[in-house]
Amino acid sequence: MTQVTLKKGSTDPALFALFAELPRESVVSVDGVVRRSEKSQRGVEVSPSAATVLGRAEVPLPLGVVDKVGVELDTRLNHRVLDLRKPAVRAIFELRTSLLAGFRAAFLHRGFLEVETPKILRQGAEGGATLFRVDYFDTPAYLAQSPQLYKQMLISAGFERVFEIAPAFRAEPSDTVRHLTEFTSLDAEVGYLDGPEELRTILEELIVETLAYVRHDLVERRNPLAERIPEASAPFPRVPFAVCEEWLGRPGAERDLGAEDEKAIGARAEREYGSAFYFITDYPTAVKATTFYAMRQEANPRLTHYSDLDFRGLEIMSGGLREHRLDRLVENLKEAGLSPESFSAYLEAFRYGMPPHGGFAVGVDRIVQALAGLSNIREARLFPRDRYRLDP
Ligand code: AMO
Repeated sequence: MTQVTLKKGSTDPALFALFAELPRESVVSVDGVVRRSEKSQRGVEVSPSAATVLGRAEVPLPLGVVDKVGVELDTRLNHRVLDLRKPAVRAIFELRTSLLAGFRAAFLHRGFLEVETPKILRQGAEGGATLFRVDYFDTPAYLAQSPQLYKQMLISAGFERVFEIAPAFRAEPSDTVRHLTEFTSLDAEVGYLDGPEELRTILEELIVETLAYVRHDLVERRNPLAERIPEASAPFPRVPFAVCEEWLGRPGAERDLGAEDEKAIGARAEREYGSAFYFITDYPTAVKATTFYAMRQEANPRLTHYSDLDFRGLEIMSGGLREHRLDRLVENLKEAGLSPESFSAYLEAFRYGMPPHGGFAVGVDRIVQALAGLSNIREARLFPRDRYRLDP
């Protein structure tokens, strides 16, 4: 966007009349003289000698682009194309671009292969309640909730280190500020892990490197969100789930954490460790009951080798070591009430040599939400999908 300056007296009166009646947000091509200008945002302005209207905007606009009045998020999302024209909204998507570029570069440095796994599946991995069913010719199929099964299968294929940035679909019936029905999942899987610490170290180093890239890139783009990107340094604090429960005043309850619990833990972690990022480690098996692929701790099977990574009270990642021993995996499936027969393709990958491995998934929209300081995750996506929104 460049500023065009018209001056009564010096600008051609016909041009003056054209601009005077042209509705806001129309698109015009302008010929003229470009001058330095301290007053304009770009540092230049154009004194026009000719102009052609390329796209005339209708009046009235359903949503003001330059007005400073507050508008409900729903109205903004209904007219998202106009909303996205606002510099402050565009800034979020520059941050998003830079975050994805930063992550991709950090994975590639570490020898990860980028993969794309199918999104139309016969089986889900994250529990039946949030599966979207589709008609796949004459058989039912489901939209992928996660690339979980495939990223693990690729470890058995000898790929060793893989990552994927792709949509994940969850039939989330709840209407919250941190859930979408379509979100971008950044998944990674690593073979031959020595233990859960090795995985956490990979993740925290990836995040530190990515955030440094994002900050630098946003400064270059003169994006005001640059100041919001925290200086993260590894290692991030590790807080066992059991300690979080003590903080919450319900020791040993083994109940999953709700949004309010996560906020309280975030505030406490910031006070105790001065860190915006922290791992919540050693998730109880009871809390991860549906996560059949999570490895349980040998010394204490009530606990898994699973962690979440939170940022200021918002869960942004979940992951850990996987069960790579076929017999135990089959046991876990049965315990979760699932039939091993329907997971035969997945299980086959464990039959012919599967090394110990682990991985994680980062919610890209959640990180963008947290970094940009957005109260609602919907603002982190161009055209969000939720329980009630299929348009635009
Ligand atoms: P999980 O189900 O915890 O783990 O999802 C991983 C991360 O994805 C984000 N996320 C969401 N973001 C927006 N809307 C949603 N409805 C939504 N659901 C999840 C969160 C979350 O931390 N297969 C495992 C990962 C693994 O073990 O590798 C999984 O999908 O940021």
